[in-house]
Amino acid sequence: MAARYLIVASRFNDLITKALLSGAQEAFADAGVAGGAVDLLWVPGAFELPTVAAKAARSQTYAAIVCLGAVIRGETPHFDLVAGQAAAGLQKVAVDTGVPVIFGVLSTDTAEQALARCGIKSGNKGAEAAQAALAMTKTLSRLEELVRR
Ligand code: INI
Repeated sequence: MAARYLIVASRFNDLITKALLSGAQEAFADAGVAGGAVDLLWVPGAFELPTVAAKAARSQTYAAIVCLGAVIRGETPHFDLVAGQAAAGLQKVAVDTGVPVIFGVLSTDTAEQALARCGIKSGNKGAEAAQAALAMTKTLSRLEELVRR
């Protein structure tokens, strides 16, 4: 059966996260992954990403989970908490479950810096996150072959 992927996107700063999402969806399509194999869920903010990623990872449904968000320092005194907990939570899910959880969360000082990383000026971290999901899927299947030898 073809691999399925999940994108979890945050609504907070959605001008940015929608651009990350388009980048991720285009990168999957460019790699030949059918649109029907890429599911999408929304959460309120980056802080909620680990909760959904954890449940999805434990379901063993997805080859990888791509988490997209944008945390902007200028807009929050608890920048470090939101960005730090999102990063730590997602890393924990990945390590605990063995399912690749890709960290596509921008953490920048300004909205301009975030816009520059989501394809509006150059490069798109959402596309890079999808490519990381595909790379990890390949690496883990190779690892399975190696350990079965
Ligand atoms: N969530 C973000 O994704 N980005 C932010 O910049 C942000 N700011 O600025 O606070 C943010 N806060 C919301 C947070 O992720 C949770 O949704 C909220 O605290 C409810 O748990």
